[in-house]
Amino acid sequence: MDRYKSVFKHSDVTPKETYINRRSIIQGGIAGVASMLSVTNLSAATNYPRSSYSTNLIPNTLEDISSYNNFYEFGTGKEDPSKHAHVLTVKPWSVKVDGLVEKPGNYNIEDIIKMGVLEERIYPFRCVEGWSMVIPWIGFPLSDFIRKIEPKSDAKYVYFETLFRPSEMFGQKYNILDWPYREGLRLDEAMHPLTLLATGLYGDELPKQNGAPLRLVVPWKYGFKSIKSIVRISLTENQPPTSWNMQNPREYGFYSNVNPRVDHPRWTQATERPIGQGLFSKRKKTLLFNGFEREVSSLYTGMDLKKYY
Ligand SMILES: Nc1nc2c(c(=O)[nH]1)N[C@H]1C(S)=C(S)[C@@H](COP(=O)(O)O)O[C@H]1N2
Ligand SMILES: [Mo]
Repeated sequence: MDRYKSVFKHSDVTPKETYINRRSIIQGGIAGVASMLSVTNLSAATNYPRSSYSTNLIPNTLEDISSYNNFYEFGTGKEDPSKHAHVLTVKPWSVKVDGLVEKPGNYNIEDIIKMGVLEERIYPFRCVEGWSMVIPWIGFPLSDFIRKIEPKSDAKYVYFETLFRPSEMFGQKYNILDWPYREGLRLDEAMHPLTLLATGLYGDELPKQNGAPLRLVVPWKYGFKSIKSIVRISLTENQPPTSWNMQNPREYGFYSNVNPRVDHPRWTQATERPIGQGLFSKRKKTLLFNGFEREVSSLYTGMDLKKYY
């Protein structure tokens, strides 16, 4: 599938201006101008080199990406996070690193951002509920971070936690999930060059509703693996507990690789509904590993993907 593997030259990097123009053309009028202003008000927008791991799909608008979200800490409705996440304090921010590493400690976000070279990665994003988007992330490979904290030889998994702060995250006052939100990857999945620690999108900081200031992006897995607003990263020997698997193990497995042949009990995974193409947009076929089969299938050689869903 060459769809997701076009190699870009440095000169192909789409300037920020183009994004803004495209968005304001789509939205038009006052709304377009308003969102242009809100973008320019964030910290100085920069152009990042576009990674060769980017797809050549056209990204969704910033409007779509930042107003149709799952972030249950801020409510379960798709528009709740965009309404409520602004109260989250993201400065100062630090990540506790512990478990099977040589360099445990509390790392400031400013230091974490220097552990890799920020670049743009345009990735398709597939939620297990059946919708999809294309998102121009800013970030660097998680592997850069993991090498810096020096895993011990018995480390086999990476475990992540989201902030637990019910005073700002009102959703944490309800027992929808066993808070904090938890996720995990096998170490080889975490070290895969496609796995991203994202710090931004569309050339700017992450909107809070998208998981500021630091989130995971695992483009061949369902969206819920891409944990937001991370405050803890641990290396473990045993497979760590993960929020959705704890909540409903029959519906959500540990692996959660995008797989059109293995349906969720309530939603087909064979097709998906691209967000932002109108109410009557056609569903499209979902690809194995969300289109990254060539890049990641060797991680699962010999595994029954129906059993390890
Ligand atoms: N902490 C936290 N991370 C989370 C979630 C959440 O509710 N809380 N939702 C997940 C789900 S189900 C999806 S589809 C994606 C949505 O990411 P987006 O809103 O940036 O598109 O975030 C994932 N990460
Ligand atoms: Mo999701």
